[in-house]
Amino acid sequence: MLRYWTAGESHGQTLLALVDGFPAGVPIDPSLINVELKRRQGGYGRGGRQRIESDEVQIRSGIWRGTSIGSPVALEVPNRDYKIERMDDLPRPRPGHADLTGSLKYLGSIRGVLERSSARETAVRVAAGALAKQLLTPFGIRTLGYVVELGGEKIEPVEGDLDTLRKARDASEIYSLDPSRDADIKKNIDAARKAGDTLGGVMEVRVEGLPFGLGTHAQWDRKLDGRIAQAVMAVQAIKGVEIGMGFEAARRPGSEVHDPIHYDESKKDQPHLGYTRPTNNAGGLEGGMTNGMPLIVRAAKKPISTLAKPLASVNLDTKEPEEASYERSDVCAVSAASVIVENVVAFEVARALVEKFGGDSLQEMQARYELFQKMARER
Ligand code: EPS
Repeated sequence: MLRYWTAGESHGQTLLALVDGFPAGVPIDPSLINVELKRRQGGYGRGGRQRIESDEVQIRSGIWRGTSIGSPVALEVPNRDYKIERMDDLPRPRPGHADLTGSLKYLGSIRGVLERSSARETAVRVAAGALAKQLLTPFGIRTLGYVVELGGEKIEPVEGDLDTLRKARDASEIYSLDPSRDADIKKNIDAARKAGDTLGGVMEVRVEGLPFGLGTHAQWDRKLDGRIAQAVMAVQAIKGVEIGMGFEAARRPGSEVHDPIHYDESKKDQPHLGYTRPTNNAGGLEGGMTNGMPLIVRAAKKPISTLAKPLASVNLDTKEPEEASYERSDVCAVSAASVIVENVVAFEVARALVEKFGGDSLQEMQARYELFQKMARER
């Protein structure tokens, strides 16, 4: 089974991800992980911390001469702003953060809770996802994450091939597919900063080149939609996940929701085996399994809960009403979240790929992939 854990605090010495069950024989290029780490640090609205950090992965195990060897892969991203031992506790919990509940649950400091609950930890989730992407590449599976709404402003995603969409996204300072909207959105972020406020948004992830049958209908905890929702909801500040048409499907009759099935013999060598759909409202998943169409996942991120103009709170020592504590933070991290969500989705897809095609080595997985495509074509 492909899985990972992380460790590390926001201002601790380092961040770690331990990826277990990664197949042997996968060429690994650390610079591809670093590209993702750099993008995660960017996006308009980030705070001072990103001028201190310059995230780069150090691969500590599991790779020999540029190729995975089937043993656990330890990924490390050191914190330049390592100062946790010198930091005071926070007396007044911030509404929306883990501060209040965490300090009561663990009978400890707010500092001890916020340092781990901080979204800084997502640096190594991105590293794990960017490693997993290197297993997807030999199967022609590609991912793209972008912002579709920020501070209430919708930026409709456009259709197009993934390379064109990627170019558009990489030209946008807020990582949307329409860079012409950047100026207005940036104005909104500036206004929020001025008002001591923060902004949230919605991001979408598209995964192309998927074969049939990743995930399963047969058991609830192996359904791929469920696993993706869990991985995405577990990203800091994510409050909602949609697949394909999502909540809108609940409002329409079935005839407007379900995607008709066509067959085109001339396309039978493609990953979808020639079964095409004129629409993709299901977002690439039916019965908890991939159906050969692109996977479409959307996530809603709430605004950052550290407000420069703080909300009402209580001093935990005196129990007196006081404003919540404030520490340096970001005004908007929606762009960063689009990178994070893309990478956690990539990891879940890789996990399902390993399950379907056996996970000891890339060579064996590829042979089994080809055999499955042939058998499914002939079914
Ligand atoms: C965060 C607070 C800020 C953010 C941080 C998440 O950090 P600091 O307190 O050091 O200014 O910048 O995110 C990151 C450091 C990061 O790399 O994404 C929080 O409280 O969640």
